[in-house]
Parts: sequence; structure tokens; C-alpha cells
Amino acid sequence: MTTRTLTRLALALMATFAAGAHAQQGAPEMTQAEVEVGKKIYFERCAGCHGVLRKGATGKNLEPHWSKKDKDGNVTEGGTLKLGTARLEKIIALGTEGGMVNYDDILTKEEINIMARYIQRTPDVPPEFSLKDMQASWKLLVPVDQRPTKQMNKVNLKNIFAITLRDAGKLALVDGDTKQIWKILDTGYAVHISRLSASGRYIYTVGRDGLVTLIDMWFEDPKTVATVKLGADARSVDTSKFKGFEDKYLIGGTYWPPQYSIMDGETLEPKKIVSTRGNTVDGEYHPEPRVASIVASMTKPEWVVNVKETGQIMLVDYSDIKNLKTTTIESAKFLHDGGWDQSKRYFLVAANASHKIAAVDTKTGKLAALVDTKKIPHPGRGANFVHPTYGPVWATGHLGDAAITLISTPSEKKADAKYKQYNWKVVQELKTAGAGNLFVKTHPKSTHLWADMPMNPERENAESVYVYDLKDLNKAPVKLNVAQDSGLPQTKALRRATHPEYNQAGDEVWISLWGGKTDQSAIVVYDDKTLKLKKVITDPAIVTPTGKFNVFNTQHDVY
Ligand code: DHE
Repeated sequence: MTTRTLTRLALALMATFAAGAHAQQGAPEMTQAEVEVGKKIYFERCAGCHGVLRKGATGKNLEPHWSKKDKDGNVTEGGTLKLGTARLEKIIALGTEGGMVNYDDILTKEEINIMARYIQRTPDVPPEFSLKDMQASWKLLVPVDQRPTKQMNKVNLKNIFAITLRDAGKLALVDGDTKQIWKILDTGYAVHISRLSASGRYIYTVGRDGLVTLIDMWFEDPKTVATVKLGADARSVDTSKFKGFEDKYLIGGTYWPPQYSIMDGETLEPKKIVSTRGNTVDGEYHPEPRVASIVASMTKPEWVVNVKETGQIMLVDYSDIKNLKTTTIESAKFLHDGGWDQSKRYFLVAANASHKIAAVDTKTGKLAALVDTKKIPHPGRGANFVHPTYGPVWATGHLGDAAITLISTPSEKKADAKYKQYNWKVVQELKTAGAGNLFVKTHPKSTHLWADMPMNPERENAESVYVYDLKDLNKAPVKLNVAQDSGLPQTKALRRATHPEYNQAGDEVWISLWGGKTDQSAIVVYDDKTLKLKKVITDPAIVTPTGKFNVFNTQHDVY
């Protein structure tokens, strides 16, 4: 990120968090300048896991003081004030076994000290973001009637990869056929995901800062044709994919404020905002139930909206957005990421604090199953394949355990009737070299299952990926050291190998080698059949690459 962008971001954040800032009684002293540094770092590094109000989700509760009652009425108390500056500094610097990463190679000693004091203060409450605010932020850069009526370039759009350049606040479009960078576009800060329009023409990105960009690939050179802000903090978008609604709407989910927004799919014109505040599955009111994954159904005009802190899964019917109908399904906490099963009837989503996968039947609008897994399942979108013994399965890895869990999923094919007895059961657990997996991936044409381990504390594991043979899942996986294969010099910061993504043909796997903010990183491409290195895509502009989204596979939910 340039200094100008950083300054702009810092100013925006100061404005965002201006409301409600005050010191908790007993909290250590801080100068105003230190408070501002604390706010900025908290938003960029901590809010995603701990929540803006610090009530905790993926990460622990970080309020100055909390107390909770168990079912027998016993009260436990805790809080950052009780932990104190020295203990908090240690946790921030070294991380914890519970999954908190170490920040000693990301933040300076002074910043760690500021953060240890900052989180002993009362959380700053950012302002709400209304439909009017959204409308004011909306920029229609190229109206629909000034866009091409046919594809103006000769690029094979189906095999384009949209690649997040996280800390650069950019998106790289890389041609999957030639492996050349086609275009690098400005986006919001740390784009989290890219999704495709039903037509495959538009790419939608959403930044952590809530900025959505709409990119039209039909121009000679891809162009951003509209932008809009969803709020202060966001992670998810998807389009309307049901027949008759293709490219009509976009939905975006925010972490702050906790709500989802519906926009016009071709212009991003804001249409509606719906709050997700309400009661958790345990019956407690939650002021910050953030919107985690969202997916568009192809069998109904519906989106599956997963609300993290409440554990409620909403099926939002977009056929009449003025009279919105929503089915709310109770599942478990805290909902995070997920993907379709092979039939695309069931959506499976991680309830990571409950160590469960919740499966929703989008045909009946009911919960199909809650399946126990290992600690902190984190599937990405998961991986679907046919198990030699148990038939169709969906796989998830875990952040908190050394296992990949295979869950049997229903199939309406006659030949699969014999597998019905296994449906929604864990049929096998594959051993991994350690915890810290984020993404697993396969492809219908492949006989391999790829798993990364970027959050593993060992450099060797974090910089490698592991490949399982689907024909013999009892065989140990093949380890590929992506950092070494990249040929780039070793750096102080870990170069995390992450997010395996197939090309359209399903014969190559692309891995991001996610290095430090100031280091040149790379995309390392392997031949899926031979597991041999095929190409290293690197360039000074390739900085902190994380998620990669192949147009065809994302458009059609192939995984
Ligand atoms: Fe993600 C998906 C939230 C940290 C890379 N991440 C998702 C989704 C959510 C989410 C809700 C599902 C979106 C959907 O499908 O609609 N991620 C969060 C967090 O709250 C968390 C834990 C902390 C944060 O501050 O954001 C977090 N995520 C990360 C990272 O640190 C990663 C590894 C690097 C980065 O770019 O920030 C990261 N998340 C991703 C990727 C996906 C994702 C690549 C999409 C996976 C896919 O294949 O669809």
C-alpha cells in the first residue's frame, strides 16, 4: 500500500471510530495519538476474529471486563483488565495454542505495547451505515449503455484468475492460458473474495473496508464500472444466479454494521439494507451478529446468508425485494465459510466455535444435519469427490486440528442408493501434518485433494501444501514445498502457501505464496497429474497474494 493510501485509510478510520471512544476505568493511560494507532491496528488485524465490539467469535472476548453464567448458574469473570498489559503483550507477540497467531514479526514492540493497552479500554463503537450512506458512496463510473455489447478482447475469460493482492489493495487478473498478468486493478483494502456474475462477464470484489467493485471483462481492457461502500467492514458478496435473475442483483454482507445489502447487479445501485441483529441460537441478544459466507442458489431465487454470532442461517428470497421473504434456520455458532455439496442442493457451513458443520437443505428450507468435526473446521468452500468406499463426500480441513474430515452427502442418483446409510456421517478422517489448514480443493476431473496449512506455526508446514490420492486415501500425502519451488529467496516473514485453485480444465493447481508486505510474492502453478512444478508467476506487483478465483470454477461452483 502507498503512504497516500495508508493515510487515507487512517483518516477514514479515525472518522469511522470517532464515536464512543473513552477509557475504561482502571485502563492504562494512552495519548490520543496512541489511541488512533490502536484503532487502526485493531480494525486491520483484530476486528475480523474478535469483533468490533470485542465480544469474540473466532477469537476470544476482548472486553475490559466480562462475566458469564454456565447452565448450573456458576459465574466466571474475566477480561483484558484482569489480564493486564504484560500478559496481553505476551499473548499478542507470541500467539496462543488456541489459534491466535503471533504478531512479533508483524507489529513492532511499541505497537504491541499500544495494542495491549488499547484493548483494556472500552471498545470504540463505529457509526451505523444506512441506505442513504450507501447511496452517497455509490459511484457509477460507466453506465450500462456505455459498456460493450459483446466481448471486445480475445482473452479466454473462462480461464481468468482473479487474484487478491491483499495488502496492496488491488486485484490481479491473470490469464490462465498464457499465465500473463492481464490487468491489475485498484480495489478496496484487502479484498476478501471475488465472485462472478451468472453470465461470467462481471467480477465483484469486496474489501475488508466494505468497498465493492464491479469489474467488466468485456472491455478491450477490463474496467471497474461501479463501486459502492457496504459499511466499515465486510467479507462477502454474491450475485443472483437463478434463471431469469442472472446479473440482476448483488448481495453484500457486512461485519460492521451487522447487516446485508441488496444492490443492482449491473450498476451496484443500493436497493435495500436488512439488519442481522437479534438473538443467538442460545437465546441471548447479540448486538453484532456479523454476516459471514453468502451463496446464491441456482435452484431457487434465494441467497443463503450465514449469520456468524447468532448461528442463524437465513434463506433470503430475492424474487420480490420490496416484500422480502426470509426463512431463518437455527444451526450452531459461529458460522463462517462453506460450500455446496456435489448435488448443489445442500450448503455446508462451518460453525467453528461448536466444531460442527451445519448442512442446509435449500430445497426444503430446513436444516439437514449438524455434523461434529474436529476443532475449528475451516473448509473455504470445501471439496467434493466420490470416495471409493462411501460414495459422494464433502471435505473440510481444520484450523485447530491435524485432520481433514470427509462427510457423506446425499445423492439422488440410483447407483448411489447404497451410500444412503452413510449420509451426514463422518466417514473418514485424513491425518495431516499439523493444524492450521485453511483451504482444501479438488476438481471433478482430478484424482487429487489439495490441502494447505498456512496457519501452522512451523515454517516448513506453512510454506508447503499436501496432496492426497483420492484413489487411495490411506496413503500418506505428497508434500510440496511451495516456497522452495518458487525459487524466490527466503525472507524473514513466513511465505504462507495458501488457497489451492484449479484452472478451468482441472489439470493445473495454482497456489498463492503469500509473503511479507514488502516482499515479492508469487503464484506457483503445479501440474495436477504429475505434481510437477509448471510455472512460477511472479512480478514486483505480486504482493501478498491470497485468494484466487478461476472465473469458470467460481461461476459454476466447481470444487
Ligand atoms: Fe477469510 C473466505 C472471514 C481471515 C482468505 N473469509 C471467507 C469468508 C468469510 C471470511 C466470512 C466466506 C466468504 C463467502 O464465501 O461469502 N477471514 C474471515 C475472517 O473473519 C478472518 C478470520 C479474519 C479477518 O480479519 O478477516 C479471515 N481470510 C482470512 C485471512 O487471513 C486470509 C487467509 C487472507 C486474506 O486475504 O485476508 C483469508 N477468506 C480468505 C479466502 C476466502 C475467504 C481466500 C475465500 C475462499 C473461497 O475459496 O471461496
